[in-house]
Amino acid sequence: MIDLSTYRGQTVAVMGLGASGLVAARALQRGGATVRAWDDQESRRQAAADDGIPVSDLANEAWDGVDALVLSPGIPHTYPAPHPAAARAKEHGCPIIGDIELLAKAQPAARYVGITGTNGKSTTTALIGHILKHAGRTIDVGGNLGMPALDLASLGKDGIYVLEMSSYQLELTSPIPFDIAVMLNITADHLDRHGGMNGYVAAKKRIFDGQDARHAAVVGIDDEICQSIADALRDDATRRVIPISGNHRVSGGVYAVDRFLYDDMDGGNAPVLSLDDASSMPGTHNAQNASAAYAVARLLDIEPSVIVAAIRSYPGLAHRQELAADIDGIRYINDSKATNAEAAARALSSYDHIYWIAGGLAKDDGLDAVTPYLPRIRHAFLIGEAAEDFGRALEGKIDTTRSGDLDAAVRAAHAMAQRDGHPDAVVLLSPACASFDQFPNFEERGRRFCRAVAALPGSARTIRNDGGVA
Ligand code: UMA
Repeated sequence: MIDLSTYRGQTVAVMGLGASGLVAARALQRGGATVRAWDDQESRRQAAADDGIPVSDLANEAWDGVDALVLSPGIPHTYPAPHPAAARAKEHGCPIIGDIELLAKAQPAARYVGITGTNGKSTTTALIGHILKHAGRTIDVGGNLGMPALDLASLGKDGIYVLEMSSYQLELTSPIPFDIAVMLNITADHLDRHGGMNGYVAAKKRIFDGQDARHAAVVGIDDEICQSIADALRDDATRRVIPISGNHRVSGGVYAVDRFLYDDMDGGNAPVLSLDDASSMPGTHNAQNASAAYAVARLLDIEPSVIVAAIRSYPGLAHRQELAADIDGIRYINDSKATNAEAAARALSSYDHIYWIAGGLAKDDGLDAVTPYLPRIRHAFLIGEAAEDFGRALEGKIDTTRSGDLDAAVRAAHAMAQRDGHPDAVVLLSPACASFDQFPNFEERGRRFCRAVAALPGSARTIRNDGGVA
């Protein structure tokens, strides 16, 4: 846990006692601050109180003498409407801050790599962490991915924090100058929270705030918004700008063509590696992620050969196109994190011969995003509440079976895939739906998939993520 003793003697309000807020409250209290904490959920307040954290209703009590409000990233302070605690803080001129800012103030000598973008930021963050660890650097990885910022280790001056930054966190954080700021891509997301697309883009661009000539920006140029951001940063000439692309050549940057990675950071278009040799990085979207991670590692003076070895050995993130098993030549892929059609489309675009397990609690975005990839699907096995709607939407386009639950879908997909015996076949759980109709969360859904796969007959060579077979 990060030492926050710089806040000793101050009074700090903490709104939200989920993963990030509870740790912030604990760290502030341990550092000697007087904490006043609140959560709108009774169970969260109780958990904090049981932990010795003073709980009081921030929306309805006096705010005099409060030095700062630490707001959890998921709680709005502007759009669609400020939470009452945030409104009270504003009335009293009390600064609203986030846990990332607390980390940066507490660890000023460390270096910071921040990664944002609409898609791919978790994979890129984890891959950068993996490469830096492989290269023997002192690092910790967290932020929006995994560990809350204040739960990370105290690294000091030789340390590098690799932080996935959501638009919520960026909006909350006054400029922390990232030594390397990565912007992967931007498409519409979280628009209600940012008052529309302009607000969302503005929040994302804050990752470059406060940078100077010692710093670098790594920017994906595969979408128009990010291309114009890269152009503006280059014109501004404040920091070094490294453009990256997952699908075309870029001068002075890192890019992939047909999933082969090239390094042109110092000119020369040096060939680096085929991503087909990195089994946890399937698809074109991962070519952009790998380009970004490679550029960051090079900026941190890591030898290309070390980076290549690390990309090859990257194990991938659980529940994101994770190889659960290879049974008699057929791959079983756990992509339970794909809770909407856009995310499922990324997985479907990565394989050519797919036995697709989809369904759960449908989102509003329908199935339009997967339409271009339907020719790759041999058969869809539909589960959960969405099965009927998905079945109707897919009628006449691909063959479907209403399988009911995940275990039945896995057994049916396995039987069909093994019978067909196509060498490129994958059984892919990429539900395009939330899990809550049948599971507590997407993680449990993914673990259930892996257990069901582990129970299948056949000579399994790889089983991971609680599958129980090595
Ligand atoms: N709460 C209130 N009142 C409200 C809204 C929420 O009291 O009006 C309380 C809830 O009861 C809950 C707490 O606030 O107890 C939740 O706070 P939070 O939503 O900020 O979530 P945390 O549990 O603190 O987790 C946050 C990130 N969540 C969000 O940004 C929504 C986690 O990212 C992150 O991993 C964690 O901090 C550690 O840093 C998750 C996420 O979904 C993965 N992120 C979004 C995304 O990736 O799209 C941005």
